[in-house]
Amino acid sequence: MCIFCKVAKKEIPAKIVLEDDDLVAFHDINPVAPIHVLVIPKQHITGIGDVSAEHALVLGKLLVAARRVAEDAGLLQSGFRVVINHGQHAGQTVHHVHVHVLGGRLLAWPPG
Ligand code: DGP
Repeated sequence: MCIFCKVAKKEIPAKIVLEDDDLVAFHDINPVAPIHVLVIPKQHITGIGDVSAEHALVLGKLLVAARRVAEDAGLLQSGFRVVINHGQHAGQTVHHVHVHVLGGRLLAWPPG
């Protein structure tokens, strides 16, 4: 079972900030910003490059949850970034789709 499926099933600990029937949001183990939360579907989906129309509802829920995470962290006014990495060139290391919610500092653009 993949590591984020284990987080979703509470088989490994995580600092969960939001959860419902479809998704879990938790603090990244290796934060790159003062706020760095991951939002994952409970359903195993390998990556954003592997989705189709059947995933539209859950993907929408991930983005709405990302906004909620940002609001709860006090980031709506200062701003935040939502990132989904897919594949080697994007640096995807966990092959279970996840939305990074990043904020709490000025974020450079373009990303490195
Ligand atoms: P990505 O490069 O987009 O695949 O990002 C994967 C992120 O997942 C990375 O920032 C570190 C984080 N991560 C990996 N394993 C764990 C874990 O077991 N727990 C938590 N909380 N985060 C993890």
